[in-house]
Amino acid sequence: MVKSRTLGAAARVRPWLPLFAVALAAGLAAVGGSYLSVGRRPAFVATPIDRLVIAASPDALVTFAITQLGTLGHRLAFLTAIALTAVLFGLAALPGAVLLQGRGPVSGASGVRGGALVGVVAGTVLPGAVAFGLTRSPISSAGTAAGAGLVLFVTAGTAVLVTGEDAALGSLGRRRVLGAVGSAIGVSALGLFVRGTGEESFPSALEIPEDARPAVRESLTQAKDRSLAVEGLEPLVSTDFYEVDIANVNPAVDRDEWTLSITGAVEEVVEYEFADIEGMALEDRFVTLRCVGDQLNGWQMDTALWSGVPVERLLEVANPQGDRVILHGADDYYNEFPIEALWPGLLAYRMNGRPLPRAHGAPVRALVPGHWGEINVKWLTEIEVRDEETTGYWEHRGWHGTGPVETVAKLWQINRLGSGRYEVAGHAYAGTRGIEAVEVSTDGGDTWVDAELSEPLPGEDVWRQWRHEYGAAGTHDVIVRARDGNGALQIPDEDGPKPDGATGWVTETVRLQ
Ligand SMILES: Nc1nc2c(c(=O)[nH]1)N[C@H]1C(S)=C(S)[C@@H](COP(=O)(O)O)O[C@H]1N2
Ligand SMILES: [Mo]
Repeated sequence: MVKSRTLGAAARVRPWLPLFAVALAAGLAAVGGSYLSVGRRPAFVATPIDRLVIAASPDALVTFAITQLGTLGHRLAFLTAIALTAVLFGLAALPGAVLLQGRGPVSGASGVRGGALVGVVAGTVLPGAVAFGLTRSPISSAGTAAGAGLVLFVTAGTAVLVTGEDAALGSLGRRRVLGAVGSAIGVSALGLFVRGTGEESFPSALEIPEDARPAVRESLTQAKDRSLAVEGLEPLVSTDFYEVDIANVNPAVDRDEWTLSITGAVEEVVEYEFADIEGMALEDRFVTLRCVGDQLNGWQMDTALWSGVPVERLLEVANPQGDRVILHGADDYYNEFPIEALWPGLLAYRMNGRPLPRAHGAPVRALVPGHWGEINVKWLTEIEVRDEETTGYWEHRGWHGTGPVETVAKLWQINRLGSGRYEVAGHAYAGTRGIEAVEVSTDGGDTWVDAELSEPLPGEDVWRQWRHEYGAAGTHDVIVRARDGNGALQIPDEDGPKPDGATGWVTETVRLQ
């Protein structure tokens, strides 16, 4: 009795499995087709789903992903969004897969052909329509539709579609399911092959662009010359610049359509186009950025030579009447802080002699001297002046990262020079307070000496490198601490990044090798 009932249940479930497999394959191909057509851009069908995933994620998870996992966290989150999108489009393709098995109103071969055709058409049009609803992009929707449609087409097989042959379509056999899965993988692989992962490579500042302005060339050369000659240590202008974004797909803002408005508590609401900004005198500044989520000895701290126009030039015209400001980005990111901090800022649209990369906020981003990275809003679209306080994106999620940075000395490089000689080195940063000294202890904190420092680069908000060479007989602890331009020592108490930035002194144990 029991046995036969189980068999009955299995028989009832079974026919649905190939159907779902085909639909899911069509869903994957829909995502792959969209990716093939537009790449990792806002029009990609997984972008809106990614936003929903992030909005729905608990703050602790988002914090963990950003502070502990970095790029890996982004990849995992993005893969999750892609998987969910494939399921969504699998559902959109399901009616097509069901219809594919039907015979239509006519009996015989033409009935089979008719059912298959209706299935393929439904499995193309429905996912396409859902894609258009999500992205409003005809190209992305066409790619989505084509991907899903192709899978259903392959599932049906040309023999059925052309001649109505093979009356066995009613049950989707293993061969058909394999065809569906195979074609879905094919479309996705082609998308990846053609578009890559969509992660931009950072143009190294070590290669000064041919067309760089003489002032930029001079500054980048100066940064190269002033960088300490330490094997393996990043130079004064970063060769790779960290990236922190709330979303996994960056906005793609067309500079010809971009505008920046200054709104809210202002005497005059003003709007700028890119050409207006480009028409103003260009200023180059070395500026260091550091994320409040950066671990004490982490890598979310970098420096570039940025070019743009002082915020002051634009703010003056609007004549702000409030003492707070919210900067808005095209990704719906926003951050709030005292307007006082913004006045000396820069609206940058070039980085290391090249147009600002999309990953770092093209066409225009804000650079706010001495403050944590988060208020340096990328893809800037609006400066909203306010007369009362509110919370920004991260503050809303429990961070306090709108203020000035903490002082830090990183220990990024340990070189064993041989015969018991060691070289330790790194970068130190204290925002607009500047770095006056970096002190090193190679005996676990008993004695301290001043490290050698790189000659300062021009600029109010830029890091310095430090280096120290010494001899040691066995395993020992190296501790570093910076002293800022006011003579204040880096905070010794150890604390993690959340909510207001990591504190403590970096300690590394150096073993003999
Ligand atoms: N529009 C927008 N601006 C943004 C962010 C963002 O997610 N969206 N991230 C902020 C954070 S938390 C940091 S640390 C810096 C990082 O700048 P980078 O990615 O150029 O290094 O940008 C800030 N500006
Ligand atoms: Mo950040």
